[in-house]
Formats: sequence, C-alpha cells, structure tokens
Amino acid sequence: MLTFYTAGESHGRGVFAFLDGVPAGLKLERDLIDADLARRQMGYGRGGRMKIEQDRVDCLSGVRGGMTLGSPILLAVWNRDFENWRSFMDPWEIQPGRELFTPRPGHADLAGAVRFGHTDLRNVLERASARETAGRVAAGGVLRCFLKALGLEVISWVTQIGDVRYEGGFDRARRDASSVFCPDPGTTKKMEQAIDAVMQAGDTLGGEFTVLLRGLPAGIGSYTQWDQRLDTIIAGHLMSIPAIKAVQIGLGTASAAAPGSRLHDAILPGGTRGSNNAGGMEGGVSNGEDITVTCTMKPIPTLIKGLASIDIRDGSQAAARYERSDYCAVPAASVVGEAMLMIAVSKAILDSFPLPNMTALLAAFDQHGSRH
Ligand code: EPS
Repeated sequence: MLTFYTAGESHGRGVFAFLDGVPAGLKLERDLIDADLARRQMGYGRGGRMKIEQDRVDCLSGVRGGMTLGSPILLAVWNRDFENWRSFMDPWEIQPGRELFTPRPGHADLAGAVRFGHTDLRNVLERASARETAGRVAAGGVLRCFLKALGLEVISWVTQIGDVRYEGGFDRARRDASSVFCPDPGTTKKMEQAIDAVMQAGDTLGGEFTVLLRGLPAGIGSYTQWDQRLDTIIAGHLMSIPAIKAVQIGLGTASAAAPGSRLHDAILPGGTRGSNNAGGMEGGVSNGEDITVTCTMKPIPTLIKGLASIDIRDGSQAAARYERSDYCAVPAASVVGEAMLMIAVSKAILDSFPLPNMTALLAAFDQHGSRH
C-alpha cells in the first residue's frame, strides 16, 4: 500500500523522496519535518558539509494547504552545495577534474563500480553517499505526522560511540541537550572525547543507537507469511541505512544466553507484561508493548590517511583517496533510524488498514485499538 523511494546525488541539485499511498486528509506539520531534518544535520564529529547545508523540506506534489491529497507525494531537499559542483554534476555538460579512481575500502566505490561498469568512482559515490538519508528523513517526517495522528510516537537515543557505552533509558530533555544524542551528560563527555581522539588521528568511529515506537496496539503484522512479519519489515528498513551492520530487536543477541524461563515476557492479568525482552513483537505480530530496535553502525570508511587500495585504471597499489566526510555520524544515523522505523511501521499499518482517507483509517484503527 505504501511505496517509498528516494532519488538524488550528494552534490547534484537535491535529494528527493517519493511516497505513494499516504491517506488523504492528513495534516502535515512542516516544522515537525524540518526539525527532523535539522537534527539529522547535527551531532559531534560531523564534517564540513553540514556547515554548507540548511536542510528544509520542499513539497512538489501530493499536498495542498498542508493537507495530503491521497495522490503521490514528492519531497525535495535542495543541495546548496550544488552551486559549487554545478560544472561537475550538471546533467548535460560537465568539466573534467573531479574523477576518482582509488576506491575506499568499506565504501560502495569498488563493488558499485563493478555492478554498473563505471570507470569513474564518482558515479558511485554521489548516490551511495549518506546525503541520500536526508530524503529518508523528509519522508519519515511526513509519516511522523501520520503516526502522531494515530497516537504513536517514535524516539531514539545513542547507546554507544566507539567503546563508550550508555546503558540507561530515554530522557528527551537530556538527549536534546547532548551533542551526541545520549541522555547522560557524563557519558556524552566521554563520547565527545572518543570522537576528539579519532579526529586528531584522522580516523573515524562507529557505534550503536536504539529506536523505540510507543503506542502501537497488538495485532499489526502477520505470522502467516515471511514477508508480512513486522520484524522482517522493520529489520529490512533499518538494515538499509548506510553503514548499519546489525539490527537487533528487543534483547537481540543477548537472547542466546538466557534460558527460556527467564527470557520470555510473562503475560500478566489483563494481558500486560512485566518485561519486554521480545521488543514488542511475537510471531512477527505486534503485541502491544513498545517496539524496540537497536542498530550497530560501522565507522565511516572515508579516512584522511587512505587505506591500502588500488588504482582501478591499472590495478596498481594506491592509497584510497580522501573525500570530505564525517568523523562520526552515529547521532545523525539515529535520526535516520527513526525515519526508517516510521516508514516501516506506517507500511505495516497501511497493509492492515488499506483505507484511502484519514477519517476512515482513524475510525478503523481506534476500533482495533479498543479491542486489545
Ligand atoms: C552527508 C553528506 C556528505 C558527507 C557524508 C554525509 O557530504 P560531502 O560528501 O559533500 O561531505 O559529509 O557522507 C558520508 C559520510 C559518506 O560516506 O558518504 C550527509 O548529508 O549526511
């Protein structure tokens, strides 16, 4: 029912998101979408590009007077940097001078060039760049408005940068006050120090973040077919974020060590649970508890001292070329994680309630919720 795609190159005209299947009559809050775009640009350890851009959503179709029409929605986040790149990125006529021949280990450069037969790696990296995630966050912002209308909320926080971990829970004011979106000031300081150390060394750092959805009633998703399972849909959406190497639901990998008698969430009188190790899903169906997902991000592959690589023109040994990049983008990735969870859950909801307008959808959703 819900279709979502992005288009756009990192230094092209802009990044675009296409959404089809959003019900008519949804009030969009532009400030809410722009706030997500602004948060994606933040985070200690970002590179120079974020000083150039001031991402704002522009809506090219499907919305009139702030209200969705039920027709396809096309969103744009324009690239300010295009003006500096026009002569290299123009669709019709380009100048030489920004070609790349030494792929970065860990980036899409080499494998992507093999896939499409490119001889200039710029043709890969322009689209493989994490700049594309601005389009995801713009689309996620539309669906934040959709989920908000249904009484649902998605939040995230950073749980690890390098080897500095945070084990506590969520606190919005503290997360928003943190330069790394970690709800603890002491841990934030340690995370900043870890990022400072890699910045001085010309290196990069990965980490981990948690995304949580509150308010989803039981019964969304299905156990009857593998691709309708809510965990299939959620894991795929989050795994698709650039640099994500692992997605865990609920207790995740820690589920291996606990005996079943301690792992599973006992059903208490009235159907409530005392714990949520399952992460809000059982059998691929939501069970009424918070949906909890934790994502692991690898360090960004663009290093100032390029790793050993080759020149693809002759296969000779050459260091990977440095392109302007971030030192740590885990805080930004947590905002992208929220967007992808919102897209995944909206898809699952609209699969269960394929209704063309918000009035019909809200009535069906409320009736379903009141039964569980
Ligand atoms: C990014 C924009 C990019 C990079 C970064 C994320 O802009 P530029 O290439 O002009 O500096 O800063 O992309 C990567 C880390 C990557 O590996 O592609 C953004 O908008 O988030």
